[in-house]
Order: sequence, then structure tokens, then C-alpha cells
Amino acid sequence: MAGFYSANVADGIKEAIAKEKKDMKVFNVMLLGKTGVGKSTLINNLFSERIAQTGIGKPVTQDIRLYKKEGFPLQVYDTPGFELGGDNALGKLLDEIGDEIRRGYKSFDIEQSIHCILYCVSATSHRFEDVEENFIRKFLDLNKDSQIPVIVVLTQSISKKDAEELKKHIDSLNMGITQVVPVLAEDYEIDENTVIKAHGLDKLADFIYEVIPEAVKNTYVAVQKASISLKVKRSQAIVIAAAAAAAATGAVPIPVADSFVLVPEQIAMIASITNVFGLSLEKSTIAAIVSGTLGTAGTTIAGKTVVSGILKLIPGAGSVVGGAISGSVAAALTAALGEAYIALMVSILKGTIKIGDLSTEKGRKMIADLFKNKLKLKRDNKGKLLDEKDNDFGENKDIKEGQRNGNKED
Ligand SMILES: Nc1nc2c(ncn2[C@@H]2O[C@H](COP(=O)(O)OP(=O)(O)OP(=O)(O)O)[C@@H](O)[C@H]2O)c(=O)[nH]1
Ligand SMILES: [Mg+2]
Repeated sequence: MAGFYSANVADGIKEAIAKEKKDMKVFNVMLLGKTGVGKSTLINNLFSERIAQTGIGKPVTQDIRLYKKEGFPLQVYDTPGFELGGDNALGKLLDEIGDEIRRGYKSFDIEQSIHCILYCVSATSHRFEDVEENFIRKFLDLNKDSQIPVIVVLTQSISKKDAEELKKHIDSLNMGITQVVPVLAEDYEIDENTVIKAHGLDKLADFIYEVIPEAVKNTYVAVQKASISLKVKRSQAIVIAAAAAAAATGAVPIPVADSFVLVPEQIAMIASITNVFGLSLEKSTIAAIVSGTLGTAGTTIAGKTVVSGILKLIPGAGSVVGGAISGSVAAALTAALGEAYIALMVSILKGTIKIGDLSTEKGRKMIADLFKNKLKLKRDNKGKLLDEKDNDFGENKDIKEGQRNGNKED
């Protein structure tokens, strides 16, 4: 019977992941800017699927192309550089963009609307041309009813200093754009000894989060990969809600023998966090994680007395009476499970853990230790951490070169 509960739980989690994914609202972003400034490179590095490479986009209008990938709730509207195609190319492009924006916001359908516009200017050009300023001003004019947030991205910011100067200049023009953000989306190799590290993508990702509609924030956090701390914050909110729910319903059922069964709130919590991190995990991986924490971990945690073994770790947890535990213990268990899971997701994304290792003996021990350490933390009676420094999931830690591997599993 050892694997029974966790396999069942894994089924439940898989189902919940799929259902939640299906309900996610599509996030729509539009790219503007001259040709060759790095629009496709930016998109490919900002989001977890390289959707700008999956062939030629589908024509929406004569000029606008739509990029998307089956099962991935992101759509990118790509436009050609307005400097291409002769005298009235600029006017024509603006007309087409205006039509597309109006179509979206008149539909009153969040999935038909464009949620954010990234206007890309190459920082290598050192200057912001009048024709670009002219384009942006005209664009902002046709955007005045729809008020879609516009962020200027200074792409190819090889020199941070030059990019900052360009940013200052563009800011001083007071055009009404939301932000000007210098970014180098991919490492830039000057010669074999000198490589400029990619930078700025995480800041850009955070800015985008701030300005997009609430209804698509969930999706956005899931599909972007540039800011892990956005994913952590969103996941922590999920954990807090689940822990509070567990506290309110009073008790997590203490199951038979030495196995825990997850309650629906916990299954939903694990599923939501998995989606926030945008990982597609095999059932066996989920089963390994769950059993490494709460499940059939009789051998991993404390032999046959796993239940009381777990409870002993929670500060202030009383004894179990009549097969039920108190609200605050339920909250602490739920929160510790959620936080251990977040920490694992961070490690997987950063490549410090390989997914394949999770189901090995070493992996299970690591998961169990992680969970035990989270159980020991001090919390209020709704599972909320009392010490600010316990909110660290390693998301801001640099990782060593070459560790970024093993984070895909399809
Ligand atoms: N190393 C490095 N190269 C970049 C970066 N951004 C753009 N490039 C390079 O610049 C060239 C143009 O980039 P693209 O992303 O294709 O530019 P684009 O704006 O999509 O171009 P069009 O779609 O043709 O208008 C490519 O060779 C990229 O590899 C970056 O952040 N780092
Ligand atoms: Mg392109």
C-alpha cells in the first residue's frame, strides 16, 4: 500500500493543474519598434516558451503577426519596423494597430484585449530619433481611450551607462509612457574573454506585472520566466490562503496508519503553485514530492510514527485528540507543505536540483529535510511566518554557471 496515497494524491493534483490551466486567461502583449532591435530575442527570454521562434506568425492584419503556442496562454502581436516599406508605412501601421486595439477593447473580452505594449529601442544606437518620438506620440494618441500601458524597452543595452543616459533622455521627453527599462536579454559576447551578462529582464518583468490588468496577472506570472521572485510572491499568497482555509475548517484529517492524505485545499495549493512556476511535472515526480513530505514517508521521516513525528516538530502543537488536529496545526502543516514545495520549484527553475533526482533516495531525503525545516518555523495560528527572514526561498541567490539544467520535463 505504500505508494497508494501519494499516487492518488498525484492524480488529484494533476487533474487540478489541468483544470486550472484551462481556466487561465490568455495574456496578450504587443511588440513595437524598428527592425532588428531585438524584439524576438526579448520575447524569447522573457517567457518560458520561445514562441517567437516557432515559425512565421499568423497574419492578423497585413502587417501584424500573431505568435502563440498550443496550450500556452500567451499571445504575442509582432509588428514590422515602421521604417520599412516606404513613405506612408508609418501611417498604415498605426492604422492597423489602432484597429486591432479598438477591436480588442470594444469586445469587452479580456482575452481579446492587448494588455501591454513593449516599444523596443536599441540602446546601441545611442540616440532616440525624432521619427521614433513621433511614432510613439501618435501611437499614444490613438491609445488614449484604451489606455494600454506602454513600456519602452532599451534593448541590446550592452553598456549600462549609455543605456542609462538614453533612458534619462527619453524620460525627459515626458511622452506619457509607463517606464523606460534598459535590458540585455541575452549574454553578449564581445570576444572569447569578454562576455557582457544579460541583465534587466527581471526588472522589466516586475514592471509589466505592476501595470497589467488584475485578471491576467496569474497567467502572466506563470508564463514569464524572468522574475522568479514574482513567482515566489504569488505562490506565497496561495500558501497563505490555503493555510487560512485549513485553519478555518479546523482540522486536517489524520489518516490511517502512517500516511497523510491531502485535503482538497492542499491539493489545490500544490496545483496552483505548480502552475505559477509553469512547470509540467510528471505524475511520478509529483508523487515523489508528496510522499517525500507528507505521504508514505514512513521510512524517510520517522518510521511508523510519522504522524506524531511530524506533529512534534511544529512549535506548540498539542497532542492529537480523536483523530483531529487543531486549526493552527492544520495551518502550520499546510503552510510548511506549500513552502517546501515553493523552495523545490525555485531549485528546479534555477537548475540546482534536477527533476530526475527527486524520486531517488537522495531526493526524497532532501525533500523530507526541507519539509521538516519548514515545519519548525514559528508561525501565527493561520500559518503565517512570524520571522521575515524565513521568507527566503533562494530566489535571489546567484547560481553557478552550468547548474542551469534539468529543469524541463515534458
Ligand atoms: N547577445 C544579444 N544579442 C541580441 C540581443 N537582442 C538582440 N540581439 C541580436 O540582434 C539581432 C536581432 O534580434 P531580433 O530579436 O531578431 O530582432 P527583431 O527586432 O525581432 O528583428 P525583426 O523581427 O527582424 O524586426 C539578432 O542577431 C539577435 O541575436 C541581446 O539581448 N543579446
Ligand atoms: Mg523579430
